[in-house]
Amino acid sequence: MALLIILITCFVIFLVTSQPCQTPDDFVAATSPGHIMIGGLFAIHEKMLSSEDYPRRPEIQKCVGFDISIFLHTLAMIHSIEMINNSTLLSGVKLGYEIYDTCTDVTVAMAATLRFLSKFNCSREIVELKCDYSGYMPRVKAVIGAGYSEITMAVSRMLNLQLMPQVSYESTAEILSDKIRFPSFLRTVPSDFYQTKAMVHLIQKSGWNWIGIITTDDDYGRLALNTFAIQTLANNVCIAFKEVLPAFLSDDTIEVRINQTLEKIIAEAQVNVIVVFLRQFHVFNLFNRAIQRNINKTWIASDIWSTATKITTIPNIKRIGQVVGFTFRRGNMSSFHAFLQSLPVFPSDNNKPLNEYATLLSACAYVKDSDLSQCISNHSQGTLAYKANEDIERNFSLRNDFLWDYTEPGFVHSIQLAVFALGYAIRDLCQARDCQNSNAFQPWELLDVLKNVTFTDGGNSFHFDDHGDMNTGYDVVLWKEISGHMTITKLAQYDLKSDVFIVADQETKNEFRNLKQVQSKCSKECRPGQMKKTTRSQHICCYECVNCPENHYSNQTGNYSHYDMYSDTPEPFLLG
Ligand SMILES: *[C@@H]1O[C@H](CO)[C@@H](O)[C@H](O)[C@H]1NC(C)=O
Ligand SMILES: *[C@@H]1O[C@H](CO)[C@@H](O)[C@H](O)[C@H]1NC(C)=O
Ligand SMILES: *[C@@H]1O[C@H](CO)[C@@H](O)[C@H](O)[C@H]1NC(C)=O
Ligand SMILES: *[C@@H]1O[C@H](CO)[C@@H](O)[C@H](O)[C@H]1NC(C)=O
Ligand SMILES: *[C@@H]1O[C@H](CO)[C@@H](O)[C@H](O)[C@H]1NC(C)=O
Ligand SMILES: *[C@@H]1O[C@H](CO)[C@@H](O)[C@H](O)[C@H]1NC(C)=O
Ligand SMILES: *[C@@H]1O[C@H](CO)[C@@H](O)[C@H](O)[C@H]1NC(C)=O
Ligand SMILES: *[C@@H]1O[C@H](CO)[C@@H](O)[C@H](O)[C@H]1NC(C)=O
Ligand SMILES: *[C@@H]1O[C@H](CO)[C@@H](O)[C@H](O)[C@H]1NC(C)=O
Ligand SMILES: *[C@@H]1O[C@H](CO)[C@@H](O)[C@H](O)[C@H]1NC(C)=O
Ligand SMILES: CC(=O)N[C@H]1CO[C@H](CO)[C@@H](O)[C@@H]1O
Repeated sequence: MALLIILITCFVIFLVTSQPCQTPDDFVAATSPGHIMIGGLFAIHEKMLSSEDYPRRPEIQKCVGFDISIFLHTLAMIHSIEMINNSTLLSGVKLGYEIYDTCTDVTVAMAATLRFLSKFNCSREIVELKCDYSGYMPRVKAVIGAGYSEITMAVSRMLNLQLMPQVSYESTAEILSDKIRFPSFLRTVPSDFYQTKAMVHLIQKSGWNWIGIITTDDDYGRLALNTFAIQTLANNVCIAFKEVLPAFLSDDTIEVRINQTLEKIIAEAQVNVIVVFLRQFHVFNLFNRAIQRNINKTWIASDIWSTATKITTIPNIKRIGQVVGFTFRRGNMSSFHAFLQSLPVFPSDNNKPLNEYATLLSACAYVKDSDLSQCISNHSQGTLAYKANEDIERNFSLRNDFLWDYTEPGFVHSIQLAVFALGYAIRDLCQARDCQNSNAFQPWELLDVLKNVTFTDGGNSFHFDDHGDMNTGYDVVLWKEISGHMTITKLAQYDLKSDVFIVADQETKNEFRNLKQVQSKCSKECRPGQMKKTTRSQHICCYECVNCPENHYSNQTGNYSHYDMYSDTPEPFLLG
C-alpha cells in the first residue's frame, strides 16, 4: 500500500486541505454537533454512476438508487444518539454525529474514512501521516458501520492506523472476528460461522440433504459459502449446486447470471431447498424472474434479506414457495416508532437523506405504497448535495406508515446496541475526565474501554466477546400470507451457545415440524435388506439401492456409514 510507504518516511503531509465547513457540495450526508463526534457509514444509495468523461478524474460521482431500508438504518443511528442525549447517561456531555453515504462503493467509503481520521476545525481539514498516532487527536472518536462486509473490511484497515473503534451492526463475515487482522473492529451481531451452523442444523433437522446455495461474489458471499460448505460436509448434507452472482450493481452481467441461476434451479429438479446469501437487490431481481418462470421452492434466507419489505411486497410473492429465514433479535421498537411519526416535514439541511426522501416522495405523490419503494429508487438521481428541488410541491406527509412498514426491527436493535455500547464506554471513560472538552480522550483509549463494556437493554445484558462479537443469537422466521399480505412470523429462537432451536408454543412447534414435509434429497432411503451403492462419486447423498449380497444384512434405513460401498470421504468443497 502506497500510503504505508509514505508513512515510513515519517513526514507530516497534508492530504486534504482548505475544505470549508459544510459547503453545499460537501459529501457528508447528515451531521449534528456535539462534544464527542461519532462517524457513521451507510450505503444509502445502491450504486455510483460511472463517469463517461475522458480522461476519468478522481472525483466522487453521482449516487443513484435511494435505498429505503438503509435510509432507515441512518435514522436508527440518529434516533439512538438522541436517546442517549436525552438520557442522563452522559450527564452534560452531548454526542454528535457525522454520517456519510458510501453509495455501496469501497472508494467512497474510503474518502469518508479519511474525513474521520482527519483533524478538523472550520477552516481546514487535514489528515496527518505519522509513525505514531498515540498522541493524535482526530475529530471523530468512533465509527458505526459499515453495513456490507466488503466495505467494512476496507474501512477497517484504515481505522486500524489510529486504532479507532469501529462498530458494525450488520457485517457478519466470519473473518472479521480475527483480531490480528481487524484489531479495532467490533460488531453487535454474531459471525456467519453461527448463522451457517444454524442453517445446516435446520436443514439436517428437516431431513434435507440435497440443496442449492446462491451467494454474491464478495467477501460476504464467498466467506459465507466457504463456512457453509464446511458445515454441510460435517453433517452429511450435500450441495447440489452453488451459484455466485456479481456483487455490485454496476456489473451489467448480473441479469445474465440471474438467468443462468434460474436455469440451474430448473435443471436440478430434486433440489427443493435453496440457501440464499444475497443482498436485497439481488433477491428482488431473482424472485421477480423466478415467479415468471413458476419456480416453487423452499428458500432459506440470510439475515440481510429475511425481513425485507422490498421483497415481501413483490406482486405474487407467495408463488415463490416457502421462505424460512434467520434474523437478528429485535428490541423494544416503541421509541423508534414514535421517532418516525415525528420526523420533520421540512428537514433541515443537516440531514440530506431525509431531504432527498421528502423530495422523492413529492415526485411519487400519487404512487400507491406498494410501488413507492420502486418509484423512489427510479427517481433518485442522487446529486451529491441531495439538493431539494424547490419547484416540486411537497406533499405534506412523510408517509410515516410506509417507513414503519419498511423498518427491520433486527437491524434497528443492532444499531441501537452499537450506539449504546459506545455511550456506556464513553461514560466509563469520562468518569475521570472532562468530556465536554472534545479532546478529552483519543480513539484508542475508547477502544480499550469499549472492548470491556457491559450494559443492559430491555432486561438483557450485552458485552463483546474476545473476538469483538456480540453473540445475540437469531430468530428463525417464516413468511406467511395473512389476509393477502406476506407477513413475517417468528418460528423459533436459535441459541447459538447450545446450538438449539427454542420453540414458543405447540402451534409454532407444528409449523416447525411441517418443514419436514418438503423433500429435498438426491435419493430415497433404502429399504431394509438393501444397501447403498454410490452413483455420483463426489456425493454421499446420491446412491442407488441394491439388494444386499448373500451373507450380509441390514435392518435399518438411512445409515450411510454402515453400508456405503465406497468409503472415500468426499473432497472438502472450498472456493477460490
Ligand atoms: C429527545 O428530547 C426531545 C426534546 O424533549 C424530544 O423532542 C425528542 O423526541 C426526544 N428524542 C428521543 C429519541 O427520545
Ligand atoms: C484551524 O487549524 C489551523 C491550522 O492548524 C489554525 O491555524 C487555525 O487557527 C484553526 N482554526 C480554528 C478556528 O481553530
Ligand atoms: C433473461 O431471461 C428472460 C426470460 O427468459 C429474458 O426475457 C431476458 O432477455 C433474459 N435476459 C438476459 C440478459 O439474458
Ligand atoms: C409449491 O409446492 C408445494 C409442494 O409441492 C405445494 O404444497 C404448494 O401449494 C406450491 N405452491 C404454489 C404457490 O404453487
Ligand atoms: C418499550 O419501551 C416503552 C418506553 O419507551 C415502554 O413504555 C414499553 O412498556 C416497552 N415495551 C416493552 C414490551 O418492554
Ligand atoms: C421503475 O423502473 C423500472 C425499470 O425502468 C420499471 O419497470 C418500473 O415500472 C418503474 N416503477 C415505478 C413504480 O416507477
Ligand atoms: C399526498 O399523499 C397522499 C398519500 O399519502 C395522497 O393521498 C394525497 O393525494 C397527496 N396530496 C397531494 C397534494 O399530493
Ligand atoms: C478489561 O478487562 C480485562 C480483563 O478483565 C482487564 O485486564 C483490563 O484491565 C480491562 N480493561 C479496561 C480498560 O477496563
Ligand atoms: C437390527 O439388528 C440388530 C442386531 O440383530 C439389533 O440389535 C437391532 O435392534 C436391529 N435394529 C432394528 C431397527 O431393527
Ligand atoms: C450408524 O452406524 C454407526 C456404526 O454402527 C453408528 O455408530 C451410528 O450411531 C449409526 N447412526 C444412526 C443414525 O443410526
Ligand atoms: C446529535 C444530537 O442528537 N444532539 C442532540 C442531543 O440532545 C440535545 C438535547 O436533547 C439536543 O439539543 C442535541 O441536538
